[in-house]
Amino acid sequence: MKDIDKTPDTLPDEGRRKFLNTAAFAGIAGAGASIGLSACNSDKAAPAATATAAAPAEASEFGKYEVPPGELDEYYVFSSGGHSGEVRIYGLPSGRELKRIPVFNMDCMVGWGITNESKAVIGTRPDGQPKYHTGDTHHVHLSYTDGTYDGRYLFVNDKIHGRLGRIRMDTMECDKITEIPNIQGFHGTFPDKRDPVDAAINHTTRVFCGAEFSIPLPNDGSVLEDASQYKSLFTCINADTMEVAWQALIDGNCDLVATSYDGKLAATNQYNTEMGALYEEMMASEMDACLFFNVARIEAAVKAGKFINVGGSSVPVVDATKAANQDPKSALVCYVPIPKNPHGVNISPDGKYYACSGKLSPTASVIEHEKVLAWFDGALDDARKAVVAEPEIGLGPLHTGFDNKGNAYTTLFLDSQIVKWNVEAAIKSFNGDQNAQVVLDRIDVHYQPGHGFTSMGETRESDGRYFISDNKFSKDRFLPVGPLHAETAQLIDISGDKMKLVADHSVYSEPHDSIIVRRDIVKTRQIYSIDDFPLAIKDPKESGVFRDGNKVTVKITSQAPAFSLRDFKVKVGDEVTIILTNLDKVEDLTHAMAIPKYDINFVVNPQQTQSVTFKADKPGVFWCYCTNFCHALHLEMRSRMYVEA
Ligand code: K7E
Ligand code: CUA
Ligand code: CA
Repeated sequence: MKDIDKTPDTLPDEGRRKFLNTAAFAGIAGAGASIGLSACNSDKAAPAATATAAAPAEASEFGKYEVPPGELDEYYVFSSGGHSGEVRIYGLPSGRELKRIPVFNMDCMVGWGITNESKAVIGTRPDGQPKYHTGDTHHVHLSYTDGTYDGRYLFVNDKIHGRLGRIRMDTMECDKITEIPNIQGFHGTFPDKRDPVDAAINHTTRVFCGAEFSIPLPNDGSVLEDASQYKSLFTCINADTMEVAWQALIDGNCDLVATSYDGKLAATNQYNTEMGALYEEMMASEMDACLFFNVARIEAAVKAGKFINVGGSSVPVVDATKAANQDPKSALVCYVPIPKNPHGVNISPDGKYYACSGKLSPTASVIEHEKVLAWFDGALDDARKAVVAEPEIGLGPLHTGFDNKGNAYTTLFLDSQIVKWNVEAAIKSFNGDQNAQVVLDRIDVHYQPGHGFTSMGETRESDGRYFISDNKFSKDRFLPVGPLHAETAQLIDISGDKMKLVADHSVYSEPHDSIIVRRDIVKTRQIYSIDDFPLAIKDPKESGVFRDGNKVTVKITSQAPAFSLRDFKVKVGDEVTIILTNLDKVEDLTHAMAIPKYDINFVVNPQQTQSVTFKADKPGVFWCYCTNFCHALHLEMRSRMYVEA
């Protein structure tokens, strides 16, 4: 029925998903016997490819999730952009995209990577160009106060170059980027929620960062092939200064990161305890681990001078390897064994449990926070005893979101499902209660989910209303647009007993993780303060061309529909800096300046100042024009740059 109006050449390839699963299983099978995976095969997985089994909500109910023209969404969604290097904002439940925030990428719409101000954030090479043009954002998290979002900062990782970006939430622009020394594959990140020692500090002051790829330390070419000498570091960054505070040398690797509500522990799951360099090696052992860092002890060790420095970096590096942490009472870290290649670690909103999924094991391990603390006190003889439940929930479990009723929602990559399970029931079942009903519901998603997350689910204010499944494949869900498909963010209503799929939102490739934030938490400003910009030109009369040798500064202001300079003259060979202040104070009145053949375009929002610097290497007349539609005379809003030969 649903394919009835498609021409044969646009019919989706029903075999593709089957192939995907078969290929995935072939890889797993190659590693030898795996827990529970023999139960699955492509025949079992295939029916979901055409599945309508997960009946969508009654047609008449869809209107409940629409946002009529003129009304506003209830939630913001902040979403990573994957290898687009950016962060996106969309509204929920509408799914309307509101903004893209360039962070690690270049963006000519706003001039990110083009203006001097953005280059100062990104960092530059000796020739003045941005140090990197690429980035890979996976995880976005807001800063906390008292266990819930405070709307100050959004933190996002760059996996490619090992950088942490910070976005200030009032302007929703990136204000700082920190490159982490001596790591590669910076993957999981999470801000802390309070200080482990000082009870008065109940807000985010640290951001933890996990390095997924082990590398030689130092990575200076003296070690290449010998992977047994590679190491991985777990990093703590000061959330206010964005300086690297300390690093911890570990065995194995880091993947995702979670933080406790009491500020005492930071966790990272690891799938490569084998320290393998090839994927077969990384799947060799039946058990991997989830690490818990004792933040207070690590910082005491740093204070006491018990650290080393690595590869010319001045960052203190503490020893969190297994060998150096045998005595729990002084250990900096606790290694909790978890079945086969876990992916994802998430803490429940009550702060009691971490869910760490098996990925290659069909289980989610539930780790009790108090038990990990007990291990550090010497009151738990075996770290594995911190695992208080390990329900079988399905194939390829990855990430878990929580509602406000003690239920967990885990994405199942291989099964293409979301499974709803009850945490306390899982603990009862683990303790032998045969009647405990652990799995409460399952719903098909389309297709192959990565992250899943609930509304406010990473805070103590988790509200149990929505779950979003960020899926890796969308195939037949949208009009075909060539080989590169849209991704899907599927909206699921979790307020009732049964999950209900209520919307398919298309998303540009390729989001990994997102958070759903109540709109009252976010407070933005619509107009800048002119005093925020040291270079601001506060009066059009200050405009002009100012020469110092062959360095020329051109000061211009914009006020719809004109630039303060109708023309300006420079000479070939000059280094030209254009400073543009938008003197308009009207909300939504943004101007821009593009310069043909000089590869320049950037916006100036109301009361904002931005600048660009370039070499005047081409003589002639160049029409500098406003690219952002601002006025009935927007097309007429221009200035001429004369470059004298
Ligand atoms: Cu599972 Cu980078 Cu969070 Cu992607 S990671 S899905
Ligand atoms: Cu100013 Cu268009
Ligand atoms: Ca492994």
